[in-house]
Parts: sequence; structure tokens; C-alpha cells
Amino acid sequence: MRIVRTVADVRAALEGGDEAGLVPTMGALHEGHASLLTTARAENEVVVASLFVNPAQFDEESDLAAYPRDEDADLDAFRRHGVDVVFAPAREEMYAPGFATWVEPAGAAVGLEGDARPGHFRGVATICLKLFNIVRPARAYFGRKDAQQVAVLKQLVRDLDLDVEIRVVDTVRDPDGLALSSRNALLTPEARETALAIPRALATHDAARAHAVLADAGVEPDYVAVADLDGPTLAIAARIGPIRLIDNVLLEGDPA
Ligand code: PAJ
Repeated sequence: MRIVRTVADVRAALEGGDEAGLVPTMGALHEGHASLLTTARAENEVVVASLFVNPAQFDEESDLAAYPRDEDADLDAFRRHGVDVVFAPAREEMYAPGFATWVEPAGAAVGLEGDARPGHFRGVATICLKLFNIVRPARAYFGRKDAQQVAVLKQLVRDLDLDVEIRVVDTVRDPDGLALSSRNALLTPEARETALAIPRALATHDAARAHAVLADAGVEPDYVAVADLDGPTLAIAARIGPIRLIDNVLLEGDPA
């Protein structure tokens, strides 16, 4: 596995021209990321993973500061999953002094996370467009866990005629139902128990009943919404203490 830190070195590492699958991550890897890596490994000659905690997509300085980082553990996980090239740039490599060009997604980026986290999808769309241009992957892998992110990135690809296939991988959950998230590491055991109201609420497949389940557990959601996020989706965002969690379930196949 090659670890590269500059755009020039990514291009040199991929000189062979084999079809590449890209798995963008911010590290603190868990089984959700592993599922993307396994899928990418099965579908591509070359697997490239990126490891970059993208400051532009954090709307709160405290969230960025608290974001878990453990590069050695992440590199081990990439190695175990057969990644060929890891791109782990420094902040200045991605945002050089004078950086001033942004992708401003509307459409799928409006509402829900777009409203709750101003500038978030601008940061996500900009970094993903940069990664697509740097790696030029045939396919890029994203988790259904961040369903609105998937919708925004599919729109980016359509609107800007990008030559990359967005592949969507199902949400990986702990046995108790909690969707895996790098932020789960920040939950106290008690908060984690409370957080289980989120998957219970999603299991109702109904916004009103989901609200009731959350209220019962004393969880005040940012939103409970049914929206078209790469398919009809019930989506929830809620703060458990200082930690903000999001999760969703596809409603496809539900009786109308
Ligand atoms: P990050 O939160 O590290 O997530 C990287 C990828 O893993 C995303 O596509 C996300 O949807 C997926 N993922 C996270 N939890 C998952 C789970 N429980 N099951 C399945 N997939 C899961 O999302 C980002 O980083 C960033 O926005 C990024 C796309 C890297 C751009 O900076």
C-alpha cells in the first residue's frame, strides 16, 4: 500500500491507467467505512482511499476540533482492506493559500442538513470534486448513512457532467441498531443508550410515530422528515448531549 500526501504523488502512483475506485473518508474508520472499502475492492482493479478531515465542511469549530483522529489505526485498516493507494494530504495541499473557488450546490443540498449546517454541502461538494479530479476514478463509494450527501453528489455529477459513477453502500449498524459513526466514540454509555431512540424511531417508517418515539426517550430532534434523498427516505437528526447524530431509512416498498 502506498501512502501519498501530494496531488503530484497521487497522479504518479496512478500512472498505470488502471480503472480506479475511490473511497473518500475523514478517517476514524469503522465497519461502515470497511463496507465501502470491501465493495470498492471487489469492483475495481485499483482502490484509492482518501483520508482528510475537510475543514470546509465543518460549520462548527468545536466539532472540527473534537473530530476523532488516529492516522496509524486508519492506515492499518486501509491495509487490512487491500487499499492500493492512500491519499492523506495536509490541509494546505487541498486548500493552498489563495484558494477561492467553491462549488455551491442547491437543489438536493437545500433543507435538512443543508439548513442545519450552513456551508456543509459546499465543503463536501468542493472537496469531492477536487478528489474526483485528482484521482479520476471510474467509481466513487459513499454510504447511504449520509443519504443527503449521496443526493448532493449525484446531483454534482449530473450537473457538471463528471465521468464518475457514484456507488451507494447500505448503512452498517451495531447489533443494537445504532448506525456506525465516527462520532459514536464521543458518546458516554448513557448517551449511547438514549441514542438508540433514533433507530427505534426510524423503524416506525412514519414521521409522526418517529416523533413520538423520540419524545418518549427525551430526545429533541433537529428534524424528523420524509424527503427524496436518493429515494423516499425518513431522515432524523438529533443532538444527544453535545453530539449530533444523523440517520435515515429508505421507505421504498412501503405501501403508499
Ligand atoms: P466520513 O464521515 O468519514 O464518511 C466516509 C464515508 O463512509 C461516507 O460516504 C459515509 O456515508 C460512509 N459511512 C459512514 N458511516 C457509515 C455507516 N454506518 N454505514 C455505511 N457507510 C457509512 O462522509 C464523509 O466522511 C465526508 O463528507 C467525505 C465524503 C469524505 C468528504 O469529506
